[in-house]
Amino acid sequence: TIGKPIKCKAAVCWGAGEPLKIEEVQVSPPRAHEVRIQILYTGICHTDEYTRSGKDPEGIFPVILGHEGGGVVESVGEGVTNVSVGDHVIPLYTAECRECKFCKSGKTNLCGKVRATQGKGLMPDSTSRFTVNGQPIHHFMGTSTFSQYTVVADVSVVAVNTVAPLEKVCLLGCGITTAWGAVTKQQGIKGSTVAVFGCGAIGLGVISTSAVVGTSRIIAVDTNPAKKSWAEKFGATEFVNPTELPEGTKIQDHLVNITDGGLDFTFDCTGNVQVMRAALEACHKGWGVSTVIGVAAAGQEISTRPFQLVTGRTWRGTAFGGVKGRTEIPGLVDDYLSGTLKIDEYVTHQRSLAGINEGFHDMHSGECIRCVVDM
Ligand code: NAD
Ligand code: AHE
Ligand code: ZN
Repeated sequence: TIGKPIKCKAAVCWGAGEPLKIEEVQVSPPRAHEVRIQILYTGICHTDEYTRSGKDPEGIFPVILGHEGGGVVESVGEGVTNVSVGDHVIPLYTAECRECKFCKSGKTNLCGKVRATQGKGLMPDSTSRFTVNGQPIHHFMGTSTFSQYTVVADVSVVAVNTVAPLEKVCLLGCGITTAWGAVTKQQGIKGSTVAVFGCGAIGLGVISTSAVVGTSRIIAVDTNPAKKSWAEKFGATEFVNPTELPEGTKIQDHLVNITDGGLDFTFDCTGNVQVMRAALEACHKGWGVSTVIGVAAAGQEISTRPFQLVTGRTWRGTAFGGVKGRTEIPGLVDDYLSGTLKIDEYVTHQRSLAGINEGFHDMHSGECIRCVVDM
């Protein structure tokens, strides 16, 4: 049987820099290898704001943003075998097809199956499932969770334990999972020293996971003094505010000084290219590894003296923490249910769909770690 279009509410961004507007959207039924999901909750990630603001070179408008959602499968297209109607699911902006060169390599979580059309704001057949008054609206990151109903590729969704509250585990769709993976997949991190630049949800997740895997020193770095108590609550052993250092002292020089030559591992969780440089240069000569997690604006580039690399520091980066969502997220949900993975602690704000723009303002206030939107 062929499904019917659904009319529902969604937050549409009509152009770069514009606030979101609640519209009645028509959501077409899922085609072959597609899944239509009723989104019940979604987080707002800094990357949604990054694309809304116009800083994303891949940004396309009009668009339905959102990539940190949780919901229930409403219907499935032909050939879908991995999820069924009624399943509780998390949409995945990093797909996992298990068939492409990337998936089969065993070396990366990046999947090639739907990434090209996803980057164009379209489903894999190069069309959109969303219209407003007949006008097509783009998808975002293959997920578009700021809609009461969305359609995703079957390789871009995972079913999770129905016991888990979706208003919490929706956050596994991006921030917490990214941070968890960035740390746990880092060889040799146990027992080492770590510095984390930026104490938003991503940085706090890196701090928390570093504490859980057992590192000897976790230095949190943030320009917002209010983040000191947050960092300590998540397991940081020290906090440094770069703006409070003596004039002319660079944060990287200070960190190298207080750590007998630098950190074993550093993480950029800010998206600022100057901070990325500082994080690399705060690494120990000979072996320090710096991971870029933050997303930088169009036109921004990183730089350092090549001598930093010649003398044994490594600069790397990660998308979604290197996590393969279909394979690994069910286990993270179980970790949350058994109490070994924090999620509740990140939720500082809650909003309704009608109040989603306030959720974006919450983010700018510096007091918000994560805002969850009740759709
Ligand atoms: P956030 O805005 O909540 O946190 C950023 C933190 O950095 C804030 O606490 C801010 O005070 C601090 N900061 C800003 N400038 C600083 C500076 N010069 N030195 C030290 N600290 C500074 O953002 P978030 O949601 O935690 O996301 C962090 C970054 O990670 C964003 O760029 C986001 O787009 C990116 N991200 C990447 C991935 C990925 O897969 N690679 C996934 C999720 C988010
Ligand atoms: N489109 C941007 C880059 C955006 C970006 O780097 N996105 C991260 C996820 S951020 C989640 O909050 C990512 O996973 N990228 C890998 C991918 O395949 O998109 C640009 O610079 O063009
Ligand atoms: Zn995100």
